[in-house]
Amino acid sequence: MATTISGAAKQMLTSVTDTAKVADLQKDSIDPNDNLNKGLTTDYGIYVSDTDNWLKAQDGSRVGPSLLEDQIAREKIHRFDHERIPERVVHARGTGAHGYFKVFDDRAKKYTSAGVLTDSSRTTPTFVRFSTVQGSRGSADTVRDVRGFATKFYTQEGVWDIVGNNIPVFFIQDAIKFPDFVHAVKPEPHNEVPQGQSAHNNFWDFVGLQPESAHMVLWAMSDRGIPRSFRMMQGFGVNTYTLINEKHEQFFVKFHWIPELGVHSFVWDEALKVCGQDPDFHRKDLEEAIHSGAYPKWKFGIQVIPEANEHDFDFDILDATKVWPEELVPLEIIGEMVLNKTVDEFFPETEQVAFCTAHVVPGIGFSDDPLLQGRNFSYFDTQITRLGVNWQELPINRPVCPVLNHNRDGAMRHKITKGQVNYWPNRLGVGAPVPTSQGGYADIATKVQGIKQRVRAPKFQEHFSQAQLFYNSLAPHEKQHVISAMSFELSHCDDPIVFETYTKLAANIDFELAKQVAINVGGIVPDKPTRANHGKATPTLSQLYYNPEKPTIKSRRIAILVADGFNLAEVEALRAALKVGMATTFVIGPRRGWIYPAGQVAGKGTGVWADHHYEGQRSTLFDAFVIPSGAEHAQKLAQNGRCIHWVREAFGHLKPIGAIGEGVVFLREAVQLPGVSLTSDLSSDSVVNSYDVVTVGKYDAGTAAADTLKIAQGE
Ligand code: HDD
Repeated sequence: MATTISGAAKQMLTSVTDTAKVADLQKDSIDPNDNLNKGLTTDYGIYVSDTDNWLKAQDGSRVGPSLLEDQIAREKIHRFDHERIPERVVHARGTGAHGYFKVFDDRAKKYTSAGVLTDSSRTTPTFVRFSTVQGSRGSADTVRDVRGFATKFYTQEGVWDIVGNNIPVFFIQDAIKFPDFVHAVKPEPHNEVPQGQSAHNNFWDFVGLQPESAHMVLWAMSDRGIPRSFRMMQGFGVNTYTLINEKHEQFFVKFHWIPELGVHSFVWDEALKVCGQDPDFHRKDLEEAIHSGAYPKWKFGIQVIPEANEHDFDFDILDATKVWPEELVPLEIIGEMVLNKTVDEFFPETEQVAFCTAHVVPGIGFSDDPLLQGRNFSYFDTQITRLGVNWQELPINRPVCPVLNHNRDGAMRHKITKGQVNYWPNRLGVGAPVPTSQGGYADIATKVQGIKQRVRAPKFQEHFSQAQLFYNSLAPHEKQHVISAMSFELSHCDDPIVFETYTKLAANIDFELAKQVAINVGGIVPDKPTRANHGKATPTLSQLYYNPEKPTIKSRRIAILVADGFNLAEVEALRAALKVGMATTFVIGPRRGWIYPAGQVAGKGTGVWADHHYEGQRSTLFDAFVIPSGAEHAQKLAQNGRCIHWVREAFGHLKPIGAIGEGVVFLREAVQLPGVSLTSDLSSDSVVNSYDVVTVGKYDAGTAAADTLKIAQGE
């Protein structure tokens, strides 16, 4: 029975705006600040007069047993006892934020009818959860790992989820292997070790026996595996989806996120140390940026292959271990996403958000990518364990458009659907299917035929040419980082069969790589390549390709290192200049509190307030730093071993270092940094490299500040 969406429902659909989502969430959120009832209540709404003492029997000075009758105490304890839900079976550690998505124009109309991708008048609310894969919910942020990049679009036609990663390919081709992959990478079954690491026998044993993972392993061992920030990494849908236009023509598509700030990483020594110094580094970095107004932004791109061209490539476009090189399939930038609101409460939003690759809206569909096909089953299934069958009614998961169907009941059901029918067809026409012409989801009629068997397509059998393409495309220092990372990882594998197998497999990718790693870890040193390297490279696979033309210090963490007796005018000017650049500036001193400039007696007047002392926040937590002038201050720094190490560590982590006047003397004499040259002209090329110590002669603070800006921007 055909029916049309009622005028009211249509009105509802078009009236959904970007505030709908927040309003929807707010309906369920309580803000103690503006909540009329300031008093503490039980879950069933009665005011509580005393939450500090269990009800007891008192007889004079003798207080007897706590009474089971105390419904208030019992509620408080039993709620506490049941606070934890199962963490995600992978991607347990995550951080989320709200934002919005807009397309620039309707250029994607030729591919898709999806309003979210073609209607530039819309502002679609989004929620993104970034995550690591291997570690538990409480593990550290800056481990070496793939990063999840899952985006929920609350569109007028329903929820659309792109459940992606910061790496464009994956370890396996067929979803059936995912439990094996996860078991291999997660802590080992006999001792629950390691946490937040892939450096162990089982992971490398598995990938050494699964050549299809070779390409992805290289990406994970590259600098992509230790991102400086969620805000400075790409995102990829990875799988091959389809786009369907108004004429019901179908196109294959891959989705991309490109960060405005460029793609930046830690160096390994830094990532290791930040794990211990600030396990929540990425989580705080995202919050700090949003709260400071430096909203992270990504361009949204699509790569599209018409159905007729599916077999035009030497790889199978449905194989998730392969990229679509941009010179073969151009990337079309069609929109952008901004994250501009942190969550109000972690558990109901970030912990309970649930993504599904099967959540697509009209105009977007699925290819026969075997990894995607399996994912489409798994995400629905796994949410039931974590959240129960009505997880899509939780505020964070709820669509912002009308929902009406005959799914009913199940634990924790929120929705109340009036009327006498909960089935279709029915005499009242309630909940009738919506024809595709009226916005109902169109399943594209596709011919399916063949022999039923467990098999992979012929082109799925090739595993090294794109691994070589990726490795060849890296800059020399990026290649060195892959060798170091693989050497670190395999040195943590104590079973010779594991590292011998892997160093042999690596000889299919690159002879030098295999040789270096084998020597470092005691593997089998190859005397010749197992497979000739085709030598092809493509610039878009190196992360350097994404560094913005004009580097920015926006939201970068920049420290000013001082001791008593520093030059106050310089520090004031530096802070003003860095603020102009929207950097996040911190003063680091011998103590948290007032640090007194040259000419001021301690305790008299004000100097500058140090946010942390030298031990509290080390240079690993900053992107760059500056040392102002001041004879007494430089001398005090020189007498402090922690300061000397503070600076040396930053130098070793390739960070821009600025110094003025006596600050230069401190660097050259106390810290004895190589390459410290007195450069008055900052434009000279000797100061451009970020790992050169940038030193400046004595000149006025304003110029110093402006030049520091140039330093930090790597100009
Ligand atoms: Fe997955 C979570 C990304 C393969 C099954 N996956 C999960 C998350 C991300 C990804 C970002 C966290 C979502 C969140 O923040 O809540 N997964 C990927 C990517 C893959 C991939 C980019 C390869 C292209 N995943 C994959 C396969 C399967 C799963 C092949 C199963 C066959 N993934 C799951 C899951 C998870 C999950 C078990 C665990 C928690 C959850 O779903 O909500 O269903």
